[in-house]
Amino acid sequence: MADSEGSVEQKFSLQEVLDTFKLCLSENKEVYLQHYVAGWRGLVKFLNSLGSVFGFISKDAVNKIQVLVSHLNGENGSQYVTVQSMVKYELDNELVDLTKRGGHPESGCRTLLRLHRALRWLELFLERLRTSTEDSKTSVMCADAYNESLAQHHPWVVRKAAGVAFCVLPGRQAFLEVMNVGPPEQVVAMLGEALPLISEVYQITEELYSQHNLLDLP
Ligand code: 1PZ
Repeated sequence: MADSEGSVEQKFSLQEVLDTFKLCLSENKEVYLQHYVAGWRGLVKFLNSLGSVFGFISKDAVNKIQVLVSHLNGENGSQYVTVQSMVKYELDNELVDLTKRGGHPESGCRTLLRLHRALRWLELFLERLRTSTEDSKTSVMCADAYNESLAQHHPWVVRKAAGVAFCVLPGRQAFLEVMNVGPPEQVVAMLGEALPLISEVYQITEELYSQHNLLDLP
């Protein structure tokens, strides 16, 4: 398992993101916020490398990452080590707006929920990419994944803007190249390894939020 030992610093690669998601789960299946956020940082870096059309998307993601980081680095940072401890701490101390926006617009719980929903999009999109053929269109895969997940939480104007951005995504081959993994077969293999991980992090968070009735936080 000492596969990455001794490796030199490389430019951005999807591998890096996946490694971060691997670190997300603790032994007893809690989600470390620090690594979750780092995973998103990598994804944003990737998104930015696709062009400025995606700026409005990465800007929102960056804002949310920053909110979580400021919780992590804040005076109650020790309560934010895992998503589980964050949920407990914020609920116990009434730090979450549960039904309408109010005094806690930047709770960790509502902020992470937005990224959590986007992680579902990522899972659906990468699965489509993994099983796609040479003539598949990234814009279609991306839009299908979006409509099945995140779109349900977005107002019309955001859905419209997202639709425009999808149209200028690079084609499948170029897209696989930007991932910096190697030839297409290698990307596909890596996606096969990565998806169960992303999916597990998603499922654990989903169950936690569902147990505490947090899936519709305003
Ligand atoms: C590879 C192509 C990338 C496509 C990304 C698909 C997601 C499109 C999402 C477009 C929404 C961006 C505008 C911001 C919307 C916000 O209103 C919402 C809700 O937050 P609130 O207003 O309640 O505070 N934000 C989100 O839903 C979070 C979106 C994060 C998207 C991150 C995508 C990262 C992609 C990684 C690419 C590999």
